[in-house]
Amino acid sequence: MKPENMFLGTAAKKDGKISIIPIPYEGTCSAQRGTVEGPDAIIKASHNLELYDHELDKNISTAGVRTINKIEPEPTPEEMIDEIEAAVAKELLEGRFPVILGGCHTVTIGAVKAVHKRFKNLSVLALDAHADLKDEYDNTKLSHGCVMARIRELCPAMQVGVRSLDESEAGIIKTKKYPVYFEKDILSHEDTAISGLSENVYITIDLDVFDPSIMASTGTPEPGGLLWHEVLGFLKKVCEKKNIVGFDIVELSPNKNNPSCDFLAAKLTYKIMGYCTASI
Ligand SMILES: [Mn+2]
Repeated sequence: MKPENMFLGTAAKKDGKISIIPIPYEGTCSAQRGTVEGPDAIIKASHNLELYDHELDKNISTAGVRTINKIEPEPTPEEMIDEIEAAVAKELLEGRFPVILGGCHTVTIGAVKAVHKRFKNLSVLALDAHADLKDEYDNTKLSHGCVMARIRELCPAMQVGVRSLDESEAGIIKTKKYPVYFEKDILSHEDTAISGLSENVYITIDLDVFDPSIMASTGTPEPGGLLWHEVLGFLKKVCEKKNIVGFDIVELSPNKNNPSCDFLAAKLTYKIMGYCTASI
């Protein structure tokens, strides 16, 4: 693979312990197309990252970051999810730490299936503006609007940053007492939220959890989101206290006129790798 197609470009390593898995899939995205371009945009933006991180006072890339071939779209979401599960399972089996770049949020279902089979005592931490708890959406149970409903069938999950949901989803959260921290609540409840997670944690970040003032390149932006330091501060604490087994960054829908969002997504990916390095 050419350096231009790899996360961190020439700083990527063939035998890295961290595996970037690009998944340009948007088969179930309803509102706006464009997430198919997400992984390439993040990879391209990553070539501009400084490898040294001043907060952590280290060069995060020395942990070893490699990029595997992108997972090409399959005709149905079911086949796509199977394909993703197999790819993530392969990386886990080979002792690598999976980092998935989406693509639409549906890709998370395949990744969680793989980590769930590999790790006991797993929970999923989801940062997302949307509840994604619909049982079915756009005539499929695998829509990005159903992601958390499907994940909760596999393992416990905690949702953070939610600020957009319908009455049925609000009802489900109340009756099932799901741990959901709305965007206005999370900052004053970080420690309670973290203590509610199990030992092993998979993190999924739908970029629309951020405020559209700093992250406008998503299919369904929602005002009132979290800011850069709020998200990073929370994630740093999570990574210090829990064993992170993998993560994904999804729903980037790049806008060529505003590449700053691509840079945010690339830096976020790199920062979380840095926070996780202790458990890798
Ligand atoms: Mn969302």
